[in-house]
Amino acid sequence: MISKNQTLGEFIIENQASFRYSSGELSRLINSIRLAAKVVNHEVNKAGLVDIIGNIGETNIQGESQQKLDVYANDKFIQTLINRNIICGIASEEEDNFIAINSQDENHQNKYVVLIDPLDGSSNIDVNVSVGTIFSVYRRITELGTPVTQEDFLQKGNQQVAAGYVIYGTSTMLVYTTGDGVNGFTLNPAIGSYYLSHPNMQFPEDGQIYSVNEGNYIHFPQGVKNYIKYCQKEEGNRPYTSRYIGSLVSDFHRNMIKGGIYLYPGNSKNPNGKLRLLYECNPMAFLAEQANGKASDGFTRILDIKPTELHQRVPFFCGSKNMVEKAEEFMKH
Ligand code: P6P
Repeated sequence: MISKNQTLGEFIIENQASFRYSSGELSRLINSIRLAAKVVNHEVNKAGLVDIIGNIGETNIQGESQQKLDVYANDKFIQTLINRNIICGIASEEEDNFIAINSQDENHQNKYVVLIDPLDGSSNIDVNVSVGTIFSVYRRITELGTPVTQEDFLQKGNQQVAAGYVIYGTSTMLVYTTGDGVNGFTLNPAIGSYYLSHPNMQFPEDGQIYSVNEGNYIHFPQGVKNYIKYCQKEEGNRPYTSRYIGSLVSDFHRNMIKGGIYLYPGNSKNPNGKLRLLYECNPMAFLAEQANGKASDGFTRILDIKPTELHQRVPFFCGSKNMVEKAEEFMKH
């Protein structure tokens, strides 16, 4: 049962029974993400005031310079998830390898693993553009009572039991699914509570916004070039509008509300593109499909791709169903 403006806590309790694994652990997991998001939000919102902007002089496994807030958000989410003793393992975009949780889960009885991009779009922090946290939850597939292995983190996206994002924008929102639709909660910072502001979010089947970094145009596959020219052609309800924030969570969120497509194609420099299958594409694809949208690598459904390594990248086409299918048509020729 969904009633607008109920708090996130009320929503979780009321809908726990509808979740087929409803043992309460997943609810506690979502609650711990809710808490960590509030803490990170507090720091993100004052980033300009204190010395937590700017690189710490290190780079992560992606070869990207780590901003202090990246590291802060990573540490805060990992610490919160471990302390609540709910999960048996974590993999983070900011960490070279997965973390098997032995300290709190010494008997390895917890059954969920979490994959997280703690602060996506962090290069936008020092120019005050919105950023986000992306998370994904799976049930472990290795034997209870044993430490998690890499196999638990390399599951297909269609095995996710929950996924969502926090967007630290003009307002802070938590948007997530447990496989029964997508709901958006807005944080009231004055009292630290999230309220159901966007029940049952759905991608319009069509849209007029395309989001792609056209600076890479000359390196795109011909199918992507042809699709972009299609978007720009004066015909019917086109030309579309080009909107690209450079923060996946923000572009995805706007496109889900207004209708649109986000593309991060492979190119001649990086055949698999830039986005990470485990930490960005799988959770956003689960959300997209739960919101009547679509997500593929231009040919194959994202959620059906079998991961082979923790930090692998895939091309990403995601958004309004009819727009993604039109882009896929161009990719076939
Ligand atoms: P580019 C941020 O680093 C990110 O992973 C996404 O959030 C964003 O959409 C994309 O990369 C931006 O990449 O190459 O266009 O700057």
